[in-house]
Amino acid sequence: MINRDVKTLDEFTIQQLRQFPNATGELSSLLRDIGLAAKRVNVEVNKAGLVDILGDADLVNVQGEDVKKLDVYANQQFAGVLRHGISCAGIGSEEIEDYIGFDDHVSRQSKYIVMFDPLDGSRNIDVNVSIGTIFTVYRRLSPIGSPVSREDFLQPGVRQVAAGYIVYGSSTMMVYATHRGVNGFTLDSSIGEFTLSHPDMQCPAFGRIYSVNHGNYFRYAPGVQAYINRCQRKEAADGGPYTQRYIGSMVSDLHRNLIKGGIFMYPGTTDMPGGKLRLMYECNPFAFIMEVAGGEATDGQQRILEIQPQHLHQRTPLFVGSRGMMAELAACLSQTLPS
Ligand code: P6P
Repeated sequence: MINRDVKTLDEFTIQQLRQFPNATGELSSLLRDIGLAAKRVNVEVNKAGLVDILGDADLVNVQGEDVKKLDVYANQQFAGVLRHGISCAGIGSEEIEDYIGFDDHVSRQSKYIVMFDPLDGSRNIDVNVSIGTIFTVYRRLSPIGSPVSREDFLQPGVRQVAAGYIVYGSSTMMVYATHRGVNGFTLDSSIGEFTLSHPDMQCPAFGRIYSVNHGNYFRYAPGVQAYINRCQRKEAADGGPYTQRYIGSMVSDLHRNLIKGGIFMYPGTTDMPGGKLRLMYECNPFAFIMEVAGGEATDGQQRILEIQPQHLHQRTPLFVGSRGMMAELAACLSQTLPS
């Protein structure tokens, strides 16, 4: 018996579209474009090590970081499908210094802009640890038909229309959120399609996993140290011990915590008080996804989604995950909970 219950990403987005008769189909088309670029990147990620696509591209990006050849390839793929699609007026990328407005007539008629980190965790590529792509979609503020403007790319995270990630791991998954929910699609290589495998994803209110780079412990604020100490000394809400899991690839760490429950922290440190992770294309997308899934995300003081951006590549401290664990963290940060 052939199982026709499996729904592809295209079928799912079209089904969502049918529920909104006034929808133009642009967002569905945009998500399908992103899925196409993800499939192309996945082929190269899976071949990495067999062909000359590993290693450094002998470039330094706007972040001052060594660029890997796969970083360049992934950036080209996502920028390319968005430029040649019909649903995106412009992009911002971790790999590109400033935003880019697509200046052809069709793109200018699009109502969306997209920002992305084409290949996050790329230092893990050469050692075969899972990596990911992170993306976010906003309605442009500038008039349809005109060139995009800087303000289009500096909107607070609450204005996101959709956000998601691709994790190139033991299987390749695309997970995205709209205000209607979070849904996960696993790439079925036999048909070359992302197929719905994790419908309506919810982040458990508590979990046993805390994710943080312990190497920075003595550079964290006392409240952060107090929460880490608490995880080491006390039992989790279900009575079991906490466990520390940190892959060094936020897409993988956050994907696991979304499914199992947990908290991910990239706090500010004495040498980098603003944190390391980027607000627009790393923290805002995951904050949106986690809040839609029932979790929370803050910079230690305010909702990530309410931060008013000042520039495209600005950093922020990030605390994100299960609602109950975020409440315990907040109490430690305000030093009202014993460590
Ligand atoms: P650290 C990868 O470089 C990344 O941007 C995130 O994916 C990851 O969570 C973090 O940095 C790891 O940073 O300083 O702990 O190695």
